Amino acid sequence: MAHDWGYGHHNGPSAWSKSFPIADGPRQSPINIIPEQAQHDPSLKPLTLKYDPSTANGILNNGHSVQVSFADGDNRSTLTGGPVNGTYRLGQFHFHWGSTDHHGSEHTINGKSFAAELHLVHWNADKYASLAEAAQHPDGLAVVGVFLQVGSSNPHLQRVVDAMADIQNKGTQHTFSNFDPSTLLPHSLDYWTYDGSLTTPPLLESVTWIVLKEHISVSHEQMAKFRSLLFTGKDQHPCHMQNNFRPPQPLKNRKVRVYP
Ligand code: U7Z
Ligand code: ZN
Repeated sequence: MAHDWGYGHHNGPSAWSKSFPIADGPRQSPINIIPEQAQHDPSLKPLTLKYDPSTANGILNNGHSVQVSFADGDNRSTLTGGPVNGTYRLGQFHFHWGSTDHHGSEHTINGKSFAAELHLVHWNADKYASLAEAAQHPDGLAVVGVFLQVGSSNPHLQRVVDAMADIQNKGTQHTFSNFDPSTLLPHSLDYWTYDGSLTTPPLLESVTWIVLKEHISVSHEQMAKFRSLLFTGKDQHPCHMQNNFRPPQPLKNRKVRVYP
């Protein structure tokens, strides 16, 4: 790509392989999940997510998504259990969404899309020193994906939605403290899991994906505020941030497992 990657005609997912040849690799994400083909595995454990609200430290429009970041040091927001060994630390969460309420998720279930998808990004703190280092190793990251379905307003999302007014342009950020990401989780932590990749460049094949079966709600009005964000910086022609998702990639030689 002559210019930076994005989600447009010339720099979107179908162009990424020119700069990031791993885009055609063996364990790319997202995928379409076919529940009937997922394998029950008695070795899978329940997922344990323990989040410390005081570790939230900011909200950022990075030009690709809206991201809430967490202290990089020894934060006590962790993922254990599920399909992974050891302790993974929360680094950030962000979202992907569409241009209408009917599509926008990255993973799909039997070909069905949701309005948006939340990604809670954790990195293997037992083996690596940072998210950036962990992202380069096959056991580096564990990302929890949660589907957002349009329906009733979600009060737990409202602080994120309200903060969007302050970070409309690419490269803008705002303080965002004392936020508990566990409030964004559904009641059940039952999941599908498979070995995959970052869904954005550099598309590194370092993610154990944990996709929750139960979705959370978001209102039409809340989704409209996601779409009010801009891909563009203050000095650029405004372009609304929407359809910032990668479509499903080939499953290739992989199995999806299911818990329980
Ligand atoms: Cl950008 C980069 C290049 C080489 C090595 C490391 C990095 C790096 O710093 N990161 C990898 C991508 C950190 C920034 N990245 C992410 O935060 C990230 C995490 C998750 C996802 S997703 O698959 O959940 N959508 C995307 C990007
Ligand atoms: Zn993501």
